Amino acid sequence: MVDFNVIAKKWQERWEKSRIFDVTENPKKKKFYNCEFFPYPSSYGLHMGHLRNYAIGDAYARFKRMQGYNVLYPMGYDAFGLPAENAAIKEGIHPGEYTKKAIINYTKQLKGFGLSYDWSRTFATCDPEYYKWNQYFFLELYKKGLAYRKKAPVNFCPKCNTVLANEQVVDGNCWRCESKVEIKNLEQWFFKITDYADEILKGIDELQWPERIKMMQKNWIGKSEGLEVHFPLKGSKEKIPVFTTRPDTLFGVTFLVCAPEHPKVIELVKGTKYGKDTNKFINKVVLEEKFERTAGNKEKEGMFIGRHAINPLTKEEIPIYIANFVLPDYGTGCVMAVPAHDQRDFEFFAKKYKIPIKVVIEPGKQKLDGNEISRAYTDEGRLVNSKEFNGINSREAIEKISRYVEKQKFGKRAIQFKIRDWLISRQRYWGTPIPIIYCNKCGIQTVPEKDLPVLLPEKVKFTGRGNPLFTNEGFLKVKCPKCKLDAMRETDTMDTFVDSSWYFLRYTSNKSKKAFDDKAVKYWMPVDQYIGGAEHAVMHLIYARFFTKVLRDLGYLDFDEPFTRLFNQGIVYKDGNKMSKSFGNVVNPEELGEKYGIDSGRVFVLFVASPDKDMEWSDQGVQGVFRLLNKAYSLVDKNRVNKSDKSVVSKMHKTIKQITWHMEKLETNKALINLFEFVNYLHNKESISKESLEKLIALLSPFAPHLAEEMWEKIGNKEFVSVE
Ligand code: ANZ
Ligand code: ZN
Repeated sequence: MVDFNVIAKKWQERWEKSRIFDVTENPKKKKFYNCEFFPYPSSYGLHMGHLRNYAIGDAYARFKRMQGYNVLYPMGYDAFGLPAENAAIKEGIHPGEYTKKAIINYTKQLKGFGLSYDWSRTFATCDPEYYKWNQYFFLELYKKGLAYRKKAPVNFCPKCNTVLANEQVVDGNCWRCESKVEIKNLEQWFFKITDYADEILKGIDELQWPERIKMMQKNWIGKSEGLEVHFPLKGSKEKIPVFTTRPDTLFGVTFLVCAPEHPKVIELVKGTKYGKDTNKFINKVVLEEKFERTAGNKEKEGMFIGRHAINPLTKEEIPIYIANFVLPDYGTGCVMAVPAHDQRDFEFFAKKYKIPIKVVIEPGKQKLDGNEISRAYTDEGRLVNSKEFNGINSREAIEKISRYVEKQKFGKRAIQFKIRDWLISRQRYWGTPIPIIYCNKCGIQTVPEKDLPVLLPEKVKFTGRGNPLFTNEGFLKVKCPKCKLDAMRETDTMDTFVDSSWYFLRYTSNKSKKAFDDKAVKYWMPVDQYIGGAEHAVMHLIYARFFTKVLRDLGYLDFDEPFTRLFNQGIVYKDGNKMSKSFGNVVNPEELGEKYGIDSGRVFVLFVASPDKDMEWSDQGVQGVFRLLNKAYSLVDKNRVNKSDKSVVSKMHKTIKQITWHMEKLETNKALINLFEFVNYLHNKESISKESLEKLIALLSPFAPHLAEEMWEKIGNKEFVSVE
């Protein structure tokens, strides 16, 4: 028998002392950059659900190392963020203190898992040496017009005098004081990700990523090709542009609908008897959640605003409405309504308003009567009531009518994206200060590069009301860099997704006096294998791709994509729920380690299911693995022969081939089946050769690294099997 717990400590200490996992750029060796999403260090620490993620990454890093690659496998901390600040408000502990403690604990736990990180490259995003570069890059983007300020709606609690994150709004109320949350238009900072929407979309097809994630990114970007049609406003020279993907329905347009908060609306009703009701309606709609507004089951509400437009194709006069289901920030913010062929328009019409339903597309030979239909006809068909386009198939008509509209100068083809510019400012303390100064005389001024970083002041008050940065005068008051008179600092801090948009570059050279060292980035990047949960499918993975492309265009990088391959691990469940502190079903790694050794935990999570699938935790399962590992260990005591016979050699090579094949696809479960099969095979032999035993230990090492080292030493080897 071997004490798993004792050997885990022994080998972790030896690895740490010998620093075998530290790497440097070596042009003679092929590099492999293996990286997991870095964690947010929470005070709860890590449980066995987290271990799964790291066990997969570590097994893969060790596998690649054994194949002869120069493997960069780093770890760091996504250390800014809301939980630390909330702890400050609730428990009075400073966010810096909270984070420091959590990081110490995380590091201890990660080392306890036996993960083969190059710890010399670690850092936390709350280190000034790191966030200085967030500020530097912000200024670079600002110079290029890629960072800008504009008014945007935010959740605001009037009682706490505070902007709230979406997750701090509970049923429309403030999480803290339960007052009704208001929507306020405040000046906010944005990154112009829309400039890169097309490139980000086009690049998706080249990525070796799970199809599901690629699809989600495409939907998030939401490119749609259509036509912008200009409807003349009656009694004016102005035109109202609308965006449509269905030009084939243009002859069936019987009204226009604008988003209530469209700036034009106020102008249109000015001085008319519709003004008052319109204002009331706008104020009501603005508070509704955007996603809900367009949801199919949401009641469609709106009102006539007293004005008319002309359908440029039919010259008919049509009324203009405002309604909740039209969004202000998509397309032109106004739509042409076709109740006969669009279900939303049909519902809006059918419920309350008496506007003609004009059928312009009919299925096959069947006739449709606008007064009879019970829902919109949204399929393809043959055009009717559409003058010279009658009889044409609707799909063909899209092209023909678009061409006609362009020729007549009634409008032009247009491309729309759903993706919006990235709102990066947060009215929060625990983040990177935005390096901007406001001067009464000179306006917006950037902090000069030599004054970076703008340090987060330590002395602030956490009351839960207002941005804590307002409570530090020394931070707020600053001289204008231009006129040297009194000015004020920006108090917004950056979204923590900015921090995680380039941290993988910093790992290549975390001691650089610059953001990163060019030579190191050239050698290590891009990340060959990126590993993490599917919950980051859009935000983080889109922002990081955007940042990479921006840094490329600014001349800092010479590649287009940061992550060549992406792997999403499944979730660990226990007793029917996702393993998590909030469900009270976590398995503590230290306790498990005491009982069965951390190697048993590692092998269990890699063995019980395909790493990309969800799995159920089972104590018996771990016990079973514990027995298997003991069986493997007992092989070191077996009788030795000098040379294996041919069949053993053949079995050995076959096993190596199978395991390699599975590991390339990160199918650790299948690799382990082959491995334990080989253990059994050797177990049933009278005696075994040193060679087959050594190969077995090497194959075991990525999964149960401590046990493998112990066996390796036991049969007389001096070096580490981890780097064999
Ligand atoms: C007329 C029409 C007829 C439409 C029909 C659809 C079907 P995607 O594909 O998502 O881009 N639309 C345009 N701007 C909008 C806005 N700001 N808020 C809500 N809806 C808006 O959708 C494009 C379609 O969504 C457009 O085509 C427009 O309605 C609507 F039988 O125009 B359609
Ligand atoms: Zn000034």
